[in-house]
Amino acid sequence: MSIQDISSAVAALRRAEATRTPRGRLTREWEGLDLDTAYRVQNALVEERVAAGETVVGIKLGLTSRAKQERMGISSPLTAVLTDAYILPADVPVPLDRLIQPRAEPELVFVMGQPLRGPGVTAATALAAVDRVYGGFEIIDSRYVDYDFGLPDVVADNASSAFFVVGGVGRRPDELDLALEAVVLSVGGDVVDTATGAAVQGHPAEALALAANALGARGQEIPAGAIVLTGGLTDAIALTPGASLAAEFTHLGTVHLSVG
Ligand code: 0L1
Ligand code: MG
Repeated sequence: MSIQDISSAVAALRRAEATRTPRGRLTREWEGLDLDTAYRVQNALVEERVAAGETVVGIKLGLTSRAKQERMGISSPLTAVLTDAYILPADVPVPLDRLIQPRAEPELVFVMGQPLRGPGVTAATALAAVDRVYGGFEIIDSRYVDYDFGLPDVVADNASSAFFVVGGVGRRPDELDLALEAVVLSVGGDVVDTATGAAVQGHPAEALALAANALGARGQEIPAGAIVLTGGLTDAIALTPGASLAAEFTHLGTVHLSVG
């Protein structure tokens, strides 16, 4: 069936997720799927999830680091929406049997103390609105075959969202230099990648300001209490059965991830 409108795009993406059957790019079937329309698909998809009982808990940025942009071949950051169904408690293994082709990436995570609404949000005003910063992992799971997508495709797919884990050590953002906050990513005890917060748009607060301004242009705000994932610091790691990952942050503790 060819996809030509928002509701059939939402249905196709929900079906791919529910049946764990990845599909081809929506943009190959629907030439009119531009970026604005893709965000309308994303909103409609989230509205369906909320109607089914989920609660919006925050937002995420994607493709904010060069590592992620180069790997995915897309140079523009994007935003997506987090619901409570994406929360994976720290001690729960990643449920591989519910996913298609999961990958994990370490992230810096904000919890907002004040609401933020663009336009005109700077990194400084953005950071002043943050209550706490944490280390975390995001588990992504594209609904497109082999993560083969363009920007409107991945925006429509709520930026490959599947699960996220927030670490147990929260700090006030003025207690540390987030550009210099480092993460060492290991799999099975072997270090596979490293990065600092500067990987994310020069400073994670720049990513937060970018999100506030992009959402503001679409008439939305980041509310107080929202969780904000600022984007993968490193390239994402494919998850395999029994794998154990660790993201060791300089001041934000170590976040562990085991795979079921
Ligand atoms: O944090 C990120 O950069 C997530 C990007 C989501 C798109 C993807 O890599 O599948
Ligand atoms: Mg991410």
